[in-house]
Amino acid sequence: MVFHRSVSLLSKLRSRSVQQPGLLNTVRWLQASSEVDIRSQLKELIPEQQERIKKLKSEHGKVQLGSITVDMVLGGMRGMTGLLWETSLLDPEEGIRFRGLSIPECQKLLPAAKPRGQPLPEGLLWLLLTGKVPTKEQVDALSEELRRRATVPDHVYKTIDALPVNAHPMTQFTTGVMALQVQSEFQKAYEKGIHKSQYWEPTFEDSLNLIARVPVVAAYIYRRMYKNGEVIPMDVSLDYGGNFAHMLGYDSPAMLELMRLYVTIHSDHEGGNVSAHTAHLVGSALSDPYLSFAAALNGLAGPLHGLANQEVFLWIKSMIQEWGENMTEEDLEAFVYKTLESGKVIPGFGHGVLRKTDPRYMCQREFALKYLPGDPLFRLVSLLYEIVPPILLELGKVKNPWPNVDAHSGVLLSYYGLTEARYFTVLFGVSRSIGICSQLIWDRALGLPLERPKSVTMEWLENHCKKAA
Ligand code: CMX
Repeated sequence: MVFHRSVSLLSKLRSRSVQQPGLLNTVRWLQASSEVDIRSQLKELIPEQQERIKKLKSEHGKVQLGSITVDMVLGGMRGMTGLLWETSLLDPEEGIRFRGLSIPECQKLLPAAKPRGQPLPEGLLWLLLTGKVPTKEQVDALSEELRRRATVPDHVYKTIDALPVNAHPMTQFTTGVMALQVQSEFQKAYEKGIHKSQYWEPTFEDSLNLIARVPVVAAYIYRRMYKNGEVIPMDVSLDYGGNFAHMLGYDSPAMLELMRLYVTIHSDHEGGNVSAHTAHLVGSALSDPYLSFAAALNGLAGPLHGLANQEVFLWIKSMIQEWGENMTEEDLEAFVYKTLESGKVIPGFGHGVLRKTDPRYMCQREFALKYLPGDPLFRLVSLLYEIVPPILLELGKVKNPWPNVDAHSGVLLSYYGLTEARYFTVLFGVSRSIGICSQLIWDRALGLPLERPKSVTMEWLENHCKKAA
């Protein structure tokens, strides 16, 4: 059944590509390969992609991609095209596409743990890394490989234990990732003098090890903080997302499915967001994947980025504290205005690129409609979807009044018992390892250089503008 649906979706993509030549590459990439081992498949793909980037540079290196304005320089580089990020592309209206596939397409095409179930994150990892939709056999092999790589050395736990138990979970997580770095294969290979043409190989090793180990580290932190340190070992019969839920202590089939969906949709959001860009920037100095990913986590821990999922949940909780769970639309409106008047943003709404409701929000909403339609917190989230956008539009400055991924996730997690809001961004971080590491491997395979944009002073800008006038 899944296979038939996949074939017909692929043939639809193929026929679209006749009208839209830009899709040709996507389709070519998506054609399945018989390699079961992801490393062998990458080895096969890399020379072709190296030729592609070489040709782009030599034949089109001087083609302009728009112009930079003073607004862009002063406005956090919004809209400035300046990064290569192969694994995903974000369209302001449509949202994210992973290697050309939208979230609903991924839900149809990627292998699932059960019929018509949520995609397995390993399948997404395969797609991001290779550009191809994997078979179930390939995904099972990758699940097995990740389980094999998931051993976390004891010193990592000791390092985390050195922090106060109530230190923010993101601080503990970054610390854990830094402790994992001690085993970096890239660092060892670099010290031995590896040739730059081989950089991608130890980067691949580090990346897969890191992706395999972060759920174990994250679950340890959760159990340490909230469950008296009673650690739950991995279940070798479970996949990546399912195992993560299991190690956290949540085994209901619906929570396992939620975690698969959660890890899939939070993994990658093209290259310009704070966490992805940070990893790419740090990695461009040939810092290994652990160093790059730990840096990314520090960006993710900011309230305007990944920490927004914590902020949304705490905000909803404070609303309930003030008005009770059955609050009316008027109560909600009053709370939104009060938040804005106190000089805060409405967490979970707005986006630096998106100009429509985030499809990551929509698929979580669909999940809620299926599994928890009567949940009182879901009712509030749905009401906020109606109430907040017009209020934000009234302000006259918000470019996107619609909800983003973080507006929904906490309410789903809490429904299954995971209510500790301060921990939510760690879940986001585990998922981000998949997108960030996939791109880091390609950064090294394509030989992308040190990132070094030009900065200027206000005086420089004023003089430039005077001359331009
Ligand atoms: N509530 C109140 N004001 C908001 C707002 C919101 N949700 N979203 C944007 N604005 C304000 C901005 O603060 C800015 O105000 P000033 O000019 O006074 O500084 C103005 O509207 C214009 O901002 P923008 O161009 O629309 O948005 P930005 O690209 O600057 O910022 C984002 C994007 C996400 C930081 C912003 O929408 C925001 O703060 N949202 C709430 C936090 C959030 O949900 N973050 C998570 C994003 C997704 C993720 O990365 O995980």
